[in-house]
Amino acid sequence: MLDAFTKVVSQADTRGAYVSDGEIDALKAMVAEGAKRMDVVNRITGNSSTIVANAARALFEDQPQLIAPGGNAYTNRRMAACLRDMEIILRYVTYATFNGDASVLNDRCLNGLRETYLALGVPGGSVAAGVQKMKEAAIAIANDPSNITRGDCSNLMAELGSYFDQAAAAVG
Ligand code: PEB
Repeated sequence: MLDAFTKVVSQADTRGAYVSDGEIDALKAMVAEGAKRMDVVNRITGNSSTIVANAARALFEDQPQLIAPGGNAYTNRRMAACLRDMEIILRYVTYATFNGDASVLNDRCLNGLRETYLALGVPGGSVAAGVQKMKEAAIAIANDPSNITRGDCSNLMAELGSYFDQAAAAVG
């Protein structure tokens, strides 16, 4: 698992070079904006149940066959597994956001997930649709300008969105 700092060191070491000025500047900017990053992680973590429940509800509204008899979220056991999977993916997205690096998400959550779903008969495209719904909900909550010092969070929101996109692409 890497974070934005260890990633830079690891890449520099591969090149056999010192950490470059450009890399230092990018990390300096990341540190300067660190409070925003912590706020984003905190807001998503604090609203995780809402994000998962609303995304699942919206997914089942769009794809009612999932909860109909024979569907992949039919029976309480499968419904519970589905909600748990969405919660796991959201949790890894918060880790990636905290680290400023997607490796924790890729290595510990997404690696092999497509094959797992194939083996289980869980429709990956539907999981991807659920992840996209969580993306919308998470960004709406993280980017809400109320009750917080206002600032430009566009880079951070693009980064957050990219972690959801990577999760969706890994299974869809
Ligand atoms: C991945 N998901 C399921 C299983 C595993 C995962 C390993 C099998 C074991 C079990 O049932 O617990 N586990 C999960 C994950 C990590 C991990 C992400 C990462 C570290 O360790 N069903 C739907 C929706 C979708 C869904 C499309 C969005 O209709 C998910 C939710 N996952 C789903 C379902 C099962 C499952 C298991 C229904 C149960 C499948 C079954 O047993 O028939």
